[in-house]
Amino acid sequence: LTKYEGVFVAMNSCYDEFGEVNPSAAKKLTRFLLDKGVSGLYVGGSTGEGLIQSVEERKRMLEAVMEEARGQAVVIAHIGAANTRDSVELARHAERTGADALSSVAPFYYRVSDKAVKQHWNAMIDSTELPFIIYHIPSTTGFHLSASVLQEMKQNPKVIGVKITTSSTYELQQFKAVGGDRFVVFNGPDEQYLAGRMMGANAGIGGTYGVMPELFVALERQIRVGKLEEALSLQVRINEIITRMLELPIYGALKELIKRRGIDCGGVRAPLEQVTGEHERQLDELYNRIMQA
Ligand code: NGF
Repeated sequence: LTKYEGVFVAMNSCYDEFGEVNPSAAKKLTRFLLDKGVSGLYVGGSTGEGLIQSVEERKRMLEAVMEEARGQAVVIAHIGAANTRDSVELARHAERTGADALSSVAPFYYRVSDKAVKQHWNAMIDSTELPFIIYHIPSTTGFHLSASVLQEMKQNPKVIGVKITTSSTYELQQFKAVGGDRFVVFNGPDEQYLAGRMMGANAGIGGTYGVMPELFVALERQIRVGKLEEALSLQVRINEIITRMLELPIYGALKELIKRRGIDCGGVRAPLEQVTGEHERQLDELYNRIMQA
């Protein structure tokens, strides 16, 4: 499981001027990230807008990424959807396309029991031979993964890890204890990459990594060689950038910053909020901070 270590970018999707998936821009973005030395890519998650795309669009986006990344980086396909049938279709497609692993949020909108959540995930897991990573993000799904559900899910050897997007590093450490040494824990909030790694995360999956991959790759390197004071000072600089990003519509801001880094991935899909002319000055400042950090 050492392949699941380090910096995994929760990749943005790329659209053309008509708002359609743009495979050539997606390949460029993939190349840009791989050249920066990230360990892997997480496609179709929250940052990737997978949950507001059609099944066909999600497939096109993953196919474009795989064409560029195959054999060069670990690709995790997020296949979570509001209904199990779409997730199973996406799981089978991801396996055919060559993704390394699957991942999914819990069902959302409808409040369902633990039993229904397990059935939803198990249907995806049973539909392919790929390893599976649970995506725990209670703030958006409303489902709070308990240690006992994690323990049950983990009985299946295909369930190799969990990605935790909550601000509790205590919970992260508890999940690591449930999973054990061979279970991969991914830190979710980019603002606590260092803290998450210190509390047992093997890796991180994050959306802001994509606009400043060099900084997260450097942070990971410092952690690995035990330069923790330097790592903290870099995390603080990163957090100054993220704090300013969060004053803007975050997903729209990420797209604009990617554009400033040379790849036009278009805007975000409604209902996500675009950045507008009034944000121009803040975006310029953010870009400068990233490039100077
Ligand atoms: O987008 C969110 C919502 N969190 C992301 C990340 O955990 C989600 C995080 O990078 C993710 O990995 C995905 O896109 O599937 C934040 O954008 C970042 O920490 C800034 O707050 O919570």
